[in-house]
Amino acid sequence: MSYVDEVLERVKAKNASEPEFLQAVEEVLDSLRPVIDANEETYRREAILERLTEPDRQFKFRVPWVDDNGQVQVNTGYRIQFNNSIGPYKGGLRLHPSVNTGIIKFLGFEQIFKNSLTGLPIGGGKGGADFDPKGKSDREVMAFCQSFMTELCKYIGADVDVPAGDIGTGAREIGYMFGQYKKIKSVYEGVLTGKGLTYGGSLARTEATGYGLLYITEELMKCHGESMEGKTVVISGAGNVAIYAAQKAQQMGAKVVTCSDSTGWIYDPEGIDVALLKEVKEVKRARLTEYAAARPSAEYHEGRGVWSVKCDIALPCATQNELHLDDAKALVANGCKAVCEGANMPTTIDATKYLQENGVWFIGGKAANAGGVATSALEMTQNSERLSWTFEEVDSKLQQIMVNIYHTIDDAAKRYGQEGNYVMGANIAGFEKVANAMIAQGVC
Ligand code: NDP
Ligand code: 2IT
Repeated sequence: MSYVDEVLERVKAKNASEPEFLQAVEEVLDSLRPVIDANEETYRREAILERLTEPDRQFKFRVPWVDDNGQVQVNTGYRIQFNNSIGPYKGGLRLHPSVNTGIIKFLGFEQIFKNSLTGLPIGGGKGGADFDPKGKSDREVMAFCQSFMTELCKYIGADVDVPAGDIGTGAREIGYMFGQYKKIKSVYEGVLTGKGLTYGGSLARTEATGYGLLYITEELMKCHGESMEGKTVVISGAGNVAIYAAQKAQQMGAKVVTCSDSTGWIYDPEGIDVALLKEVKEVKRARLTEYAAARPSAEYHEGRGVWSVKCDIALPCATQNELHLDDAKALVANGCKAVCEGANMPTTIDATKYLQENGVWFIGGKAANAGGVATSALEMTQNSERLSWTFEEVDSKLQQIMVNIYHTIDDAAKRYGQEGNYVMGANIAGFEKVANAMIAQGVC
């Protein structure tokens, strides 16, 4: 049996109750076959794949907090430090009721390769809790965040592990967590990214994931003799990534006609009104029905459906496994040219294969959404030098990083005779740097 198959079997047997983690591992290991096969003896002797699929360490802890009725609530917190061969652990904190060990492990595993692709010195980690910020008062969110950080602060640090935002964790949550870290440790350091601008945050970090997604999408189009101008774009999600993806797509001359949240979706043939979407989601923290109520051109539909809308480009920006085989078929039938993932693992493996086999240019999340964590690394740099760069400076670095990522993954795919397979290119390029560093640093 090949080394890849051997490790895949072992990982499946060991993590049988973690389907998302298994999906992420299968996708990566499967596409690494050409590299592994070419160096099988070394990688097998070094147990590179076993070491890569086993986190350095995992923390799971109780998070007690008091709600507005005086009732004590208990959540489960997680931080998984996956791999620090090329830099301190780096990755977001997800606050969502669905969070469990398998979800944090899939996200932490993907973060290793994504962070490597940025070209910046950051390792892979992820964390979060099964806490639902929806419908909670600011005081309740603060109570949760303080309790969460009371435990988390034991394991993180500016040169150790630097968490950031993800689903359910935005500037408000990062602010409360930063305050608690500072209070307990008495250290003012860049231990979190995505901070507010008055206390060490970076300009353009809020926009970075969505903007970065469009910078790489634009480069993809350009390299195929196309542009964003006049293209119809469908986007899922209505959170941080989706909002700034829509904004940048429109700045590039495209028309974004959909967005969605966990209850329904919007079709707006005149183009999503980003200012209104920001007001509904960022300020009021309300449902998309409020967007539809304020916008005569918009239709609101319950459930899912954005992938059924005719488009040139599809950008899934909500959550994992939100674009299925049937959706991929609908996109292909409607003439969609490109799918680039703003979310982490939003496309199922069979849907990805279908899109690739039917000539759709597909860039996976490890490359396409790397602009967020890359800009987090730029925030760390600014914190280290105790300076703040202008918006334009950060944004132009982000743009350069995304263009570089496109060419890195394109070249890696070509090197292995798989031109246009950006999934394989991303996994290979991300892997090579980490594997080299691991081997150079010995068995640890
Ligand atoms: P937000 O919490 O800001 O927004 C998430 C959006 O997705 C919301 O509209 C939410 O709807 C929707 N959503 C979440 N879960 C589900 C679900 N189970 N079913 C349907 N819709 C859902 O998160 P982000 O925008 O930050 O993150 C979106 C994706 O991008 C995630 O996969 C995240 O891991 C990834 N990502 C984020 C980065 C960042 O910098 N923030 C960087 C790189 C990747 P509702 O409001 O109803 O819950
Ligand atoms: O998935 C991701 O890359 C993020 N949620 C951002 C991580 C970060 O450290 O900025």
